[in-house]
Amino acid sequence: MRKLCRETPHCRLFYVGTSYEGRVMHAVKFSQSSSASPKRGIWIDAGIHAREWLAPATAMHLIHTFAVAIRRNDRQLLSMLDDYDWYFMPCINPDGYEYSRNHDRLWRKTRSRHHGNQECIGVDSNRNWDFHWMEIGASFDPCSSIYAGPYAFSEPETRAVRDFLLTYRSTLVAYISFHSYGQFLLHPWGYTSDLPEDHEKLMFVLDNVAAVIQSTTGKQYTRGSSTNVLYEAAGGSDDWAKAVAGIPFSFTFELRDHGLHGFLVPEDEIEESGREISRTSLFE
Ligand code: ING
Ligand code: ZN
Repeated sequence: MRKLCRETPHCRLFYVGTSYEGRVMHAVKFSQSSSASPKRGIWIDAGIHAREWLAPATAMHLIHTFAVAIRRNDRQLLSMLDDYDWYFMPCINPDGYEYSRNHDRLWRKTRSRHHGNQECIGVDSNRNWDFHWMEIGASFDPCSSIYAGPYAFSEPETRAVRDFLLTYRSTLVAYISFHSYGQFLLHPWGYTSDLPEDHEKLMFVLDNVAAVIQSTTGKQYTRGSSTNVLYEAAGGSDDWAKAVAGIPFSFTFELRDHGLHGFLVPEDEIEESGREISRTSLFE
């Protein structure tokens, strides 16, 4: 990311925070300075769950797509920079990701220790956000893969992203978190089956995203609220982004596939996943 940004106009590398095990966490921002008042911002993160490798890969592909288009002076992309600032953070759980790569492929959580030397390690970062925390679809058991943590925002990684989002909340209009797998485009709420009052607007956006994906690679993505499409789960990042940070268009995208490979989606699908999500055809 550092190299790509150095070689690309309108790109900046941001320090967001440091993980439990001391890894430095970065985001990139694509923006075109202008005399106009601060622009509306779009935030995209990935990798909150360690084993969902396709998510960081797809986010990196999207960053790459932006960089290549900017270097080519692509008019469509530059007009996207006229309208919005774009923030990408492709790995918001670096300790878990590293652990998944080297020790346990299906690791989901962070790698923090909250209970002394007890063997159960880590918190589900997508149960750790402070909105209806621990109310439903989350566990008190440190050994569970959906352990919500000893308290909300117990994880340095969720705190770092929280603080970044709070700093930019007045400009941010969209929060998108990439997960895998299942091919779902989800909007809040995760903590209740009730729908947000603006759910028709959210569904309008998601229906359009699904149509673009389908016209790009033919893949079908199911739309709806996380509770109604998947299951109830409180403490997720998208619920918090909408309810607390006040970011109106808040989504979770569950990328490929439908379960054939599941978390182990093969490398040769990264390109296609990136293409359907960024709709590379836009830039051709
Ligand atoms: N799915 C999400 C999870 O954290 C989700 C589903 C999204 C729940 C948004 C709550 C809010 O369980 C995966 N695959 O992680
Ligand atoms: Zn996930």
